Amino acid sequence: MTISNKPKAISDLVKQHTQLHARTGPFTEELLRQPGKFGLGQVPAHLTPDSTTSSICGYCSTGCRLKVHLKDGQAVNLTPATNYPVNLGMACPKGWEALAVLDSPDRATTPLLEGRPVDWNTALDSFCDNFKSIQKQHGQESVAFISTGQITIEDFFLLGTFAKFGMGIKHGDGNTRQCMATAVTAYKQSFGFDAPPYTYADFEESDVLVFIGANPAIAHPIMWQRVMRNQRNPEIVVIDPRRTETAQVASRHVDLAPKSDLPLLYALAHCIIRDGRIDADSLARTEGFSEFKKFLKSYSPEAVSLKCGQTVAQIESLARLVSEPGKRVSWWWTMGINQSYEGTRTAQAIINLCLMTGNIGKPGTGPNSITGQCNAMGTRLYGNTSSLVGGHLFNKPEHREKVAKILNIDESRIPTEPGWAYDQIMDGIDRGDIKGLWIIATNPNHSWVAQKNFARLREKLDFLVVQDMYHNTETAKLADLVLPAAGWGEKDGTLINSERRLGVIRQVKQAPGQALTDYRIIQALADRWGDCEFVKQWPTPADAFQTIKKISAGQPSDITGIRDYDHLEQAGGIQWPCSKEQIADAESPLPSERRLFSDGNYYTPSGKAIFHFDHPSPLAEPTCEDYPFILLTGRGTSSQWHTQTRTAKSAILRKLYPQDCYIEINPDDANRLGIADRQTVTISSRRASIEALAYHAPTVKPGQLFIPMHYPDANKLTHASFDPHSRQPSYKYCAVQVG
Ligand SMILES: Nc1nc2c(c(=O)[nH]1)N[C@H]1C(S)=C(S)[C@@H](COP(=O)(O)OP(=O)(O)OC[C@H]3O[C@@H](n4cnc5c(=O)[nH]c(N)nc54)[C@H](O)[C@@H]3O)O[C@H]1N2
Ligand SMILES: Nc1nc2c(c(=O)[nH]1)N[C@H]1C(S)=C(S)[C@@H](COP(=O)(O)OP(=O)(O)OC[C@H]3O[C@@H](n4cnc5c(=O)[nH]c(N)nc54)[C@H](O)[C@@H]3O)O[C@H]1N2
Ligand code: SF4
Ligand SMILES: [Mo]
Repeated sequence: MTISNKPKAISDLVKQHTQLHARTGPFTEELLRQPGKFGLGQVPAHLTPDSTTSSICGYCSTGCRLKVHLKDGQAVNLTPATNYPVNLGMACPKGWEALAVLDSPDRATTPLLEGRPVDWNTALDSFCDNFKSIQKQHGQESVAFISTGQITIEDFFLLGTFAKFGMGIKHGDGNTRQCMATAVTAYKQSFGFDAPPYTYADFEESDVLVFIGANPAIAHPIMWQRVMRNQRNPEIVVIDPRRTETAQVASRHVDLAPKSDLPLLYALAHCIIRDGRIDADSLARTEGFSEFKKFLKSYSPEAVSLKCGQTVAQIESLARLVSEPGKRVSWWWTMGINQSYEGTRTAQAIINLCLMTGNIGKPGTGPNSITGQCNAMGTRLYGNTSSLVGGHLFNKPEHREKVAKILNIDESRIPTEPGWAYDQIMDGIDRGDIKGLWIIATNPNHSWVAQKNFARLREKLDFLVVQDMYHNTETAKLADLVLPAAGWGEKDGTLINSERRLGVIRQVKQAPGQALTDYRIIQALADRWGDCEFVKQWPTPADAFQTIKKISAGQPSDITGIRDYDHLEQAGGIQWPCSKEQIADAESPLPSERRLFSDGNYYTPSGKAIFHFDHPSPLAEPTCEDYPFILLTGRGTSSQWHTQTRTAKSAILRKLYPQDCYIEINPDDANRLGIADRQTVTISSRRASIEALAYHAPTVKPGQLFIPMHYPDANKLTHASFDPHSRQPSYKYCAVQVG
């Protein structure tokens, strides 16, 4: 239906809703076989034609709630919700423009097979025939999937159960490997579970906030607004090689040498121990401190000063600031830490500092990893990639038994170990072990590190399926089969934000043409694949949510106390854990902001947190005479999202960022090399050469360059080195030359 200005009779709309609602009911094959009779429903039946509902934003992990205003039953405008504990009436440009990007001629409106529009029946047959024949010829493990942090928990749940237990896929991973894998691994090893401990109120309740490898003024603007509401006159420290937008308004900018975080953090720990600024109560809840203390002996400020590019006095002063007795200190990290060849140990060095100084489990404290995508935490818990659905372990028999029982499947369908990580899947393609690949809601031909040229790898695949909102992403253009997906605003489900809060997204618009929700696509695929009767247990996302709750029982991320979507909406979102017992025991409703570990109990077998540490490793690609510049990458503006398939569709957002690929270079370097401001230059790494405009930027230090990741050329240059524990790529350091 198109948006019409003419008011419609209510009876017509009700009739239309009823008809369309029938199309959103359980998936049946007959529906699929009736041309024009399938697709998404119209607006949910509970909405009146001209009304307001709400939905969580589908971009970043802040998880702002947006009010959606409808006319004639279609969403026409968005405003930020004022009564939601996350965004308190604020939104950033991407959120405001979230509807605009849905109406684009680039939307995939029919399945495409070898570039030609086909009907769904042909598409489903092609998916099943091709992947089955690859599995028959090359073995069950020769088909893999790569998913995302940008679909709903219910989508993940269905995708993971169908792909792993239905299709028998062993190797599946997500774009979250590029993003959160380091934080996940660090928390799992240190706390016994992937458990970011904080709540957003901590932004406002800290005396000292340390942002390390994070640029929230650009990447999490509404979290940054929460910092600006802090009434405690806080010290704000930014540890970043660049003088970022965040660093410019901080009280202290630590412009450390790129990738010297680990020695710097160890030096801080060294000083804190030397000065006796340890919190004994907190330490009593830990293991491994005496070994850590011994290990730190060689990390005096004098020893690390040169490497970090910080004076001894600067390091000493920072150590005092982050261990001030009686002060609440919180640490916030993002990709400057996670995307490193030694990211896990660096994240754990932050965790160690908080454990030593008692900055955990109390207001305004915490070793806090800020998540990236809207549902990165949902994929971590329910994506069925590195952990078994619900944060369980593939290699734990009792976990497999529990999950199999709840899903009503034979336990033998559950693999006994996790599959390969993203880079291992890419290597598998290169070797010829992986012949079929299914990509859902990610764009690796732009975003994946220059490990292998994705376009070249594609030649080695017998069949590539891309399931996306748009038919012409860099990756969809290479696909044999494109499955047209509905996007945010065109489907129902739940997301988990950075502070562990579950929130609901609502369908407020009809997807274009024959695009279907990811949920419906997976149902249809399972139906056609065969021997996947179990998928029929969850006709709608709301049904899947009830099973997801059951799976969460007894886990640290227990959500058995959440009734349903309405409960989540009425409560203003709910943070995990929220068990049945917590709901039943609570004399008053659960507070809307909760943090973990206030009782000093961790999720490790001993109940204690564990100190992890290792000496820093050598740089994977140091600069040299031929490649004398360090290339940093990251987010450019708050109006650009990743590979730009969505944000580039909004005329308003397009006005808010440079259209052409650019690099930032220190004016001294530029003048020395005779490079004028906005001159086109060539930047070369050992992998490739690209052209970009050079912006003179004093915010970048001499010897360094910064390139935003939003332009497809950025990842032609990057270097494929990986953290050995998390297998996250080190996007933020490689050697280049400019001329
Ligand atoms: N050099 C460099 N590279 C980086 C980074 C960096 O800092 N530097 N950062 C890395 C990080 S942290 C991340 S998270 C990745 C992001 O990398 P990608 O995941 O590749 O980036 P997106 O552009 O978000 O791609 C999401 C895709 O999903 C589609 N989509 C959106 N919603 C839906 C939906 O509901 N269903 C379906 N089926 N499709 C949908 C979009 O159209 C888009 O094509 O990039 C990584 N790459
Ligand atoms: N507007 C916008 N917002 C986004 C996104 C987007 O694409 N656009 N993406 C979302 C996603 S998925 C993610 S993961 C987050 C990412 O959010 P952030 O991690 O905050 O963003 P980045 O710019 O990738 O990296 C942060 C900083 O790390 C610094 N850095 C580089 N190397 C080092 C180092 O060795 N040490 C230290 N300490 N710092 C270093 C960079 O200079 C950069 O300023 O943003 C989310 N929000
Ligand atoms: S800050 Fe993030 S969640 Fe909030 S409106 Fe912007 S993109 Fe959406
Ligand atoms: Mo990310």
